[in-house]
Amino acid sequence: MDEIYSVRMRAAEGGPHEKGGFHISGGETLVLKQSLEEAARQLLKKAISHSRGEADYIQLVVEKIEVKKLVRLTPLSVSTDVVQSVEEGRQQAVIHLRSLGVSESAIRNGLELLLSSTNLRGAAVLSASTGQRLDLYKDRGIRATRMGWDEDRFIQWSAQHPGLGTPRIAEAIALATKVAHAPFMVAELCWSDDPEYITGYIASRKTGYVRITQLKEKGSLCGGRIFYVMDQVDLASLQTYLEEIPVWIG
Ligand code: WAQ
Ligand code: MG
Repeated sequence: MDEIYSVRMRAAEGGPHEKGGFHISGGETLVLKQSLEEAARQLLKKAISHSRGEADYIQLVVEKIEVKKLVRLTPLSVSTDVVQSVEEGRQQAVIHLRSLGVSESAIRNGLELLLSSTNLRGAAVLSASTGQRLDLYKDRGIRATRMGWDEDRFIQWSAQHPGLGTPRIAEAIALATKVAHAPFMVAELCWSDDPEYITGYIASRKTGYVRITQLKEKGSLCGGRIFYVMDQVDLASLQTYLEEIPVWIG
């Protein structure tokens, strides 16, 4: 295989995140060398034309990946729950999470966390049984990085999934596929922190990637990701997997 690079971006307004800046946007991908410039351009574009505000701090990091360390995963299967209201959407999310064994208090804590977070740039890790937050990163959360689609496979996949071939959905499926394969992962719950985007999802290896067409009110800045894990999880290994193991989706 050709040379592969990880490209990641984070953008904030009012200075860098770690100096109190407001999170605008982030993004990450893995690409072949031939697509590196284009990927960096796309991420920069995402940072400077964003509905959450005007970034004045943008960090773009490019790193070469060791191809022999690549893990190949097939994308989670996709389904869509079409709902008529945010209440119905959240109820659907509850039903799916319950079926995966996430406890009532963990479900409630996850929903409350996403509802009250307007400045979370990664994911909060929650115990699927107690609902307790396990990571200590507050607003930073844990960011899954180093995952990306095989470009040819994505073109094929988009043709088979009409209407789902957008960059936002592509990124979310790559992320959810990597996350779902983490050891001791039970489920992921997500909706965007972008005010205009109200479709979210729950994902797991069992259910696949289940889109829910309304999980928040239009105009709201709340959103984020919850990774529900079993209590046997070793947080340090989970973090290493999520941040460092390169995953090629195809
Ligand atoms: N790792 C962990 N958490 C992340 C990451 C990451 N790489 N990227 C984003 N997050 C968290 C962070 O808290 C963001 O604020 C939040 O997720 C939302 O990110 O129609 O657009 O990029 O199928 O705004 C899902 C539905 C869209 C797509 C999700 O998220 C569909 C979306 P956003
Ligand atoms: Mg966002």
